This record gives sequence, structure tokens and C-alpha cells, in this order.
Amino acid sequence: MSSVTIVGSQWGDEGKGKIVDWLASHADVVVRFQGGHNAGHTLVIDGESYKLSLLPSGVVRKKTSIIGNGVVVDPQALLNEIARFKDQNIEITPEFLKVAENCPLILPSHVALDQAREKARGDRKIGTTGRGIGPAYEDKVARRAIRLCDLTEPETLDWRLDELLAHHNALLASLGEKIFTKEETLAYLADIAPKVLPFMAHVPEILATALEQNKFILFEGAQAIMLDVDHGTYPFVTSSNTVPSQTGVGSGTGPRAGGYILGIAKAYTTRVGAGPFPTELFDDVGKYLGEKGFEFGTVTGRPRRCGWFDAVLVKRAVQVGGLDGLAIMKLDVLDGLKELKICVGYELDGKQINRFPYTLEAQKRLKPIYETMPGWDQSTYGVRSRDGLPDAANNYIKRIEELTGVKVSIISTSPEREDTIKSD
Ligand code: 2SA
Ligand code: MG
Repeated sequence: MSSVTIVGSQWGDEGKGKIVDWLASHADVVVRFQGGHNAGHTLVIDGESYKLSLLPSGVVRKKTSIIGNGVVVDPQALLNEIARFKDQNIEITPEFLKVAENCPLILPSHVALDQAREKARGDRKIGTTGRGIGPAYEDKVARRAIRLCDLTEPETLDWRLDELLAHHNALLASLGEKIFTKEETLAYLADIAPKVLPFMAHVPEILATALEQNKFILFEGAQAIMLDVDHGTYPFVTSSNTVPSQTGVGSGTGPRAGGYILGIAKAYTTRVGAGPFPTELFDDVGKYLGEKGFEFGTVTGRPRRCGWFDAVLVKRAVQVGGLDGLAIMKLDVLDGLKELKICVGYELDGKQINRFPYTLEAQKRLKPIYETMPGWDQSTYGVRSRDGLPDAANNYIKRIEELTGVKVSIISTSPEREDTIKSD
């Protein structure tokens, strides 16, 4: 096996960090292919916690770590994250961190625009991370983006910035916000360019060489399939393609480079930000999951909404993501619940449907149809084999496999790396 792709299969925060860390320790190259510093996870290595946002997980172990062209890069956020690692005695150098030349940049005006838009949306806000992600992707598709390589050409930067700021300032002014001058933006970029440009690299060549040499490449997804701009719960999504098909586009390799595709799912469901969530719980069980599972955003600290496992949505993730296997995380959080529910379909206006509808008003009227299964009293915390799990837990996993149509190849029973059950 020369590559593995890891993607979240719900709405993010499934616990990718633990699996990514385990695989990154074996990988030669770790690649981010979409998203930006809206992502966030924590790696715990030898008792030390590392918070990653924009950087690929490989940096902690000084593996070749690639930020592909599909990622939108806030250069100041990049430098800040590198500085935080330095404080933890990890020196991140251009020897192993490589940022693609054609990465679109997130500028301060993108951040302002993201936040101003959210404010203007009022009750209809998306609940973005406020990091400028959406506006940066819009500009990429509109062919207005400033890319990392543009910082090396003053002539290009000059007219590109005119075009970009004309657009941003018109929008900001219409929202009653402060506009950005070209001078201040140029000064910002002039200060930052010498610090980030040393990390710029020709990524497709690095990856082609790695593939030729049969190196183990780990493609590290951020956010999750239900936040994909095409296949997720649009418009309550992020602005990138989070599906595994994006690995090639977002890094400059072919469609087959991604190898084995592992989807990560929690044993229940969580979501941060707004948007539909049919199995959301507003009762004591929801509170229990949030507290026991410590469900707070890594980047923004926002409390996550919690609910039962939705097999209909995960099945869609399996289909649109072409998943080869699932990792079920945080099984131990369910310990002690008398009964568990799995959503197997929805009721819409008195009729049963087996698929999540695309239309927004219909989504609001959905009532989940649950299958109820017995829970278990025993602790599964730290269990490392299927035999060590209570029968009820094994049955729960088996039912997830049946309903989603994919094998559960990994079960996680604690944040510790070794507390993992692998099936062959
Ligand atoms: P954006 O900022 O434009 O990408 O936001 C659009 C939607 O995507 C959701 N989103 C996320 N959901 C879960 N986790 C994310 N990353 C951080 C983490 C979140 C945090 O991993 O912990 O710390 O709060 C993430 N990034 C984007 C977002 O909630 C919007 O629904
Ligand atoms: Mg996260």
C-alpha cells in the first residue's frame, strides 16, 4: 500500500487527529489538499499536545509535509502556527514543509468579508469559522486570487491586487465596513513574503517522485464529507471539496494517487456551526454526549451540537466518498447509556424516505426514524480487541456496517493511540 486518504464522514471533528497521527508516524509524506486554517485537531505525542490547524500532521515528526494547491493559505496564520511549534521546541523548516506555489492566499480583507457577511446574514448565518475561507475560494474560482507565487512578481501583484481590492472594497462598503487600501495590503504582503516564500515548492514534482519511489503518502482531509461544497448540506458547508476525489486536484497528482480511503466517523454525531442535523438531541442524552465526549471546537472552542448516529448520512458519505472502510471513534462515550438509537431513515410529511433531501424546507421538516438497540454498562474505555467489547457494542458496530454498506476497519476506545481495535 503506497497511499492512504483520511476524510471525516460526518460534519467534522470525528477524531481524525488520532488516526492521522498513527498513520503519519508510518508515512513518508503527509499532504493537505483542501481547506485552510479552519481545520483543527490535536495530536498527543508522548504526553505533549500539539494543536494543528493549517499545517499537515507530518510536521510534528518532521515528515515531508505538503500544503497542496487546493488549500487556501493565510500566510500570517501559517507563520503564527510555525511560531507556536517553535515554542514547543519543534523547528519547522523548508526542508520538510512545502507549500505549493499556486496556493491562493487569504488576505485580511477576506477575513473582514467573511465576518461582515456572517453578521449581515443574521439568523441565516452559516456559522463559519470567520477565517476568510469562503471569500478566498470565491476569488480563486473567479480568477481574482493572489497566489503564493504572485508574491515573487511585483508587477503581477500590483494589478492583481487592484482587481481584488476593487471587488472586496465594493462589498465591504455595501456592508458598512472599513475598506482596505492597496498600500496597507502591499505593506502587509511585503513584510510577510520573505518569511513565507522559503517554504514555497513545486509540489507536483515532489509527489510524482514520491509515487515513483513507492513512498507512503498520507492525504489528510480537513472538515468532512457532509461539509463538502457539492455533496454536503449546502449551503451550510465549507467552500471546498472535502471528498477524497479532491486529493488529486488539490495536490497535483492523478485520481488514483489517494490509495485506500478511510472515512472517520464518531459513534454518535456532532456538528459545529448552523445547518440541518436531523438526529440532534436537546435532552439530557445530548448533554451527556457533549460533556463526556468533550465536544468543543479545536479552533474556536465552540460547543458542538450532539446527537445519535445517522446511518443515512454516513451512507451518503460512503457513496460520494468511495470509502473503503470506516473508523468508528469515541465508542467509549456511549458506555452506560441504557439504549442507543441509530437513524435509519426519515419521515417527511407522513412518508418514509431513505435519503437526505437537498431542499432546505424539506430538511427542516424531517423526523428521524430510529432503530433502538440495547446499550452496555461495562466500560469500553481502552479496550483493544473486538473480543474485549461487550456483545451489545459489537452488535452496534455490526449494525453500522450493515446500514452504511462498508466495513468498520478501526474502532477507537480512547484518545490514546494504542487504544484502537483494528480489523483485518
Ligand atoms: P468555513 O469557516 O467557511 O469553513 O465554515 C463553513 C462551515 O464549515 C464548518 N467547519 C467546521 N466544522 C467542524 N470543524 C471544523 N474545524 C474546527 C475543528 C472547528 C472549530 O476542527 O475543530 O474549531 O470550531 C470546521 N471548519 C469549518 C463551519 O462550522 C461551518 O458550518
Ligand atoms: Mg477538528
